[in-house]
Amino acid sequence: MSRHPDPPISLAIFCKVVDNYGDIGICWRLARQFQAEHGIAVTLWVDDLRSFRRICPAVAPEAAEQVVEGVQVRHWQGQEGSFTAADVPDIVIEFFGVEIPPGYVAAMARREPRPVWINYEGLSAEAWVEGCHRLPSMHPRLKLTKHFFFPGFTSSTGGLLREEGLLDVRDRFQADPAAQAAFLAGLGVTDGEMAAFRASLFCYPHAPVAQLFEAWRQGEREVLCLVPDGVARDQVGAFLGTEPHPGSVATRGRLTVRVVPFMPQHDYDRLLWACDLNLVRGEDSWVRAQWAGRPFVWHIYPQDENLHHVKLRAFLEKYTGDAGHLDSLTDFSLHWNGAVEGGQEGRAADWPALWRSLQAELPTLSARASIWQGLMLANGDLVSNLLNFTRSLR
Ligand code: TRH
Repeated sequence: MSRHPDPPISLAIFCKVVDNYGDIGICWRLARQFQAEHGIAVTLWVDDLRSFRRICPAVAPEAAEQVVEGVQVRHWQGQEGSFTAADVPDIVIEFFGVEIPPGYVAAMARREPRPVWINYEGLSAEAWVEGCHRLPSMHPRLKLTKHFFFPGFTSSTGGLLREEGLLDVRDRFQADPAAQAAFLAGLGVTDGEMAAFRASLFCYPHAPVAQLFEAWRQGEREVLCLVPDGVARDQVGAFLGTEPHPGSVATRGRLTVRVVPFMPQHDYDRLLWACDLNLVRGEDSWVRAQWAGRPFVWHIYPQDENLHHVKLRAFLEKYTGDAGHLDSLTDFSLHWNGAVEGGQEGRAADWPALWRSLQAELPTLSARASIWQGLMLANGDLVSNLLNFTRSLR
């Protein structure tokens, strides 16, 4: 018996890339999972194929249309264009409220039956999310209703993106030191560097990277920091004393910083799985760090009026909430994000002390990471949850 629906469902995702590769990380993962695990015919509309190519080297940046890993990828070149009802699939997902071309929306209104229209929202641990998840919003003029869908950390939200079998693949990799060593060697890590405490670094340029490097340099144990090419370029360059590029490396005190290639998504997971601590950012790498089952620190994407600090605190409260004392993670994270009350900026903090406390609590954080994972697993996977929701609307 086929595990896929017959006739196949069709679906389109509209993704605008902000700040280089923002959002494409999530959309690409979403598109692949709909296609690979549910047999859905997916069209991914993306405005910036060059950024897309960084996380998926198979993408041809000049192609108006192409098929990548079974997903129809279309270059979204603007708001112009006319579409027929036949161009519109069963489900249309707009990412973070992007404005779908008006001609396309008009075609959606002409289609019989109407497509299910989803506004896929950003991940947040704030309490209001549960109240807004699945809410409808009527189009002001056309006979169309869009529904909000929120990823989240509770059963009253859409849950988190997770591919089938992900944790099994991860477990096998983490239980296989030879596979990890081979992967790290492929990134340029030398035998001499293998024994150090490993941290991966992915953050926005304003993170206090130089201060953390200094704390690691003076620290009690050897740290190997693996930085994908282009991340925190200025601060990494200042540490290295040269323009960073894949293969650049320098050791000062207890810290070795090594620049590794910016890798495809699939390999980035392995990097997270192979590190003792992951500094991640935005949304998709943050979720992947949660599935890596290792301690992590989140650098949140900045918003006006420091709204992101509210989101950061909401997550930290939820993550550490029933775990008792994880004060070191909260302190470290607030300083890493410049979110400390009383105006103390991340850069002025006592980073050696913050790192010592975090380091001392790493075993507790590892234990918390696996408990958290169990809690998140119980919410199901986001793609299945979203499809169940769309079925309830059709
Ligand atoms: O790209 P981001 O900064 O994305 C963000 C968030 O989506 C945020 O909510 C949004 O508002 C902002 O964009 C504009 O960080 P994120 O979400 O972690 O996505 C990065 C992707 O890049 C993720 O899929 C992991 C992937 N990646 C690789 O594939 N290879 C790499 O070497 C690295 C470092 C990342």
